[in-house]
Amino acid sequence: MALLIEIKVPDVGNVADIDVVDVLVKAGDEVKLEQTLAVLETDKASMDLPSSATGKVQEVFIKPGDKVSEGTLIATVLASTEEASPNAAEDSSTAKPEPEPPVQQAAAPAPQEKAPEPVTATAKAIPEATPSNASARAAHATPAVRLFARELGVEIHKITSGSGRKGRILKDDVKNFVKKAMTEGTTLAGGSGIPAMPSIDFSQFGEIEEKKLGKIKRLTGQNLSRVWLNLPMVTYHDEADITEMEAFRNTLNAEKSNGDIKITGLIFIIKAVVAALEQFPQFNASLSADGENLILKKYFNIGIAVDTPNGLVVPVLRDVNRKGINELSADLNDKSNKARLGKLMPADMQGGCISISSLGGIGGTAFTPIVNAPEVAILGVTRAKMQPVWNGKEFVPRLMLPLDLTYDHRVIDGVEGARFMAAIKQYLGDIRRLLL
Ligand code: CAO
Repeated sequence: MALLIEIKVPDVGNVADIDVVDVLVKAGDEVKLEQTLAVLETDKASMDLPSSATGKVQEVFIKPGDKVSEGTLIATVLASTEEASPNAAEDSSTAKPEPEPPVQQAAAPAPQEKAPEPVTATAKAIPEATPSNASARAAHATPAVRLFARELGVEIHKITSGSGRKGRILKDDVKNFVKKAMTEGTTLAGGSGIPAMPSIDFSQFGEIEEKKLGKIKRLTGQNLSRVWLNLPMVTYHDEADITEMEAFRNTLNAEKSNGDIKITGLIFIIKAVVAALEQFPQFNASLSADGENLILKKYFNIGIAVDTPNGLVVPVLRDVNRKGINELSADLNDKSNKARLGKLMPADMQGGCISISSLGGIGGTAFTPIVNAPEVAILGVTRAKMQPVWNGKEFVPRLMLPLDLTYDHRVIDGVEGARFMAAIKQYLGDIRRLLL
C-alpha cells in the first residue's frame, strides 16, 4: 500500500521568510527516510529538511531562492506504509492508498547553530563564516558537514568542489582537504578574521579556461598574503641623481671585452644599499617572532627579486660588503640565470637581510613593493629617465632614478626611512662615497 505524504516546514520557532538555499531532490527521485530534501537558512542558522519517509518524490514545491515559513509545503513523497517514519505510520491510520488525500508531515529539521564570529586576529582555526557571508552560504554542504569542517578549522568555501551529488561537499571531501593542506602546508582557514573572497562561477559571463597555479606562484602568493596581513607597511618614494654613476658605468662597460658580463645599474644600487645598511643597522634586522626583540645582523646578504617564467623568486647575494662590482655582476648573472632555469636550491634563497626589486629594465615611475619578511625593508627601483633639474641657477638635464622604499613600520620610523633613503641617494649620487 502506498501513501502520499506531504512534507512541510516544521515549527522553526517564530521565524518567517526563511531562505531556501538548496533543493536536493526532484520529482521521480527515490528518497530514503532522513535523507535531506532541502537546505534552509535564516540569518542565525541553517538547517537540513530531511524526508520523513522512504519512497518516490511525487512533486517538489520549492526552489532555491524561495522564502518559506512554518507549514509551507516542501514536497510530496509516495511512500509505502511499511517504510514511512513512525510519525508517518501513525498518520497512516488516516491515510488511504494513492490517490487518497495526502498525509501531512512536518519535516524534522536538523538545526545548525550559528557559527561563532571570529574572535582574534591570530586564531589559526577560524570558525566558518556566518551565514551572512556569501561565500560560506554558497558552499554546497549539509549543516553536519559544515559543522565537521568547522571542528577541523576548515573554511568550507575553500573546498571548491565536492564529490557528492551536484558537487555537494561530503565529509570525505573535508578530510581530503585537510590531508592536502597538511602535506602542502596551506592554511585551512583565513586566519585573520577577514571574510574570505567569494567563489564565483565566471563561466556565467563568458568562456573561461582554468589553469592550475604553479608551485612558486602558490607559495609566493601565500607568503605575500601573510606579510600583507601581518606587517604595517609604509612606502616612501624618492629619486636619486645617477648621472655621474651612469657615466662611470658606461666607461666600465666600454672597457669590457665581448663575452664579459655587463655591469647594470643594479649592481651600484646593491652596493649603495649595503653602505646604507652599515650606517643604519636597524634596517639589517628582523623582529623576533614574539615581536619583543630586534635581531641585528652583522652580515650583508641582499635578496634580488628575479622574474622567471614560473613566477617571482628572490635569490640572495651573499657577503655583498666584501665583493667588488665585477664579482657582484657575475654573482647576479649566475643567480638570475639559475632562477630562470629553475635551478636555484632553497639555500640560494635564504638568509637575506633586505631585498631589492628592480623593474627598471621594463619601465615604471613608482610602485609599492611588499617587504620580504622577516626582512624589515625592501627597495623598489623603476626606470631612470632624463629630467630637467633646477640647480639654483638653471635647469640642467640629469638622469633621475625613482626609488621606492617599503619598510615594516613596527621596526622603522618614518624619519629613519627617509634618512635611509637619503643615504642611498647620496651613495648613488656620488659613488666615491662608497669607498669611505
Ligand atoms: N633604468 C633604466 N634602465 C634600466 C634600469 C633602470 N632602473 N634597470 C635596468 N635597466 C636597463 C639595463 O641597464 C639593461 O639595459 P641594456 O640592455 O641596455 O644593458 C636593461 O634595462 C635590462 O636590465 P636587466 O633587467 O636585464 O638587468 P638588471 O641588472 O637591471 O636586473 C634582474 C636584473 C634579475 C633584477 C631583472 O632582470 C629582473 O628580473 N627584474 C624583475 C624583478 C621583479 O620581478 N620585480 C617585481 C617584484 S614585485 O615586488
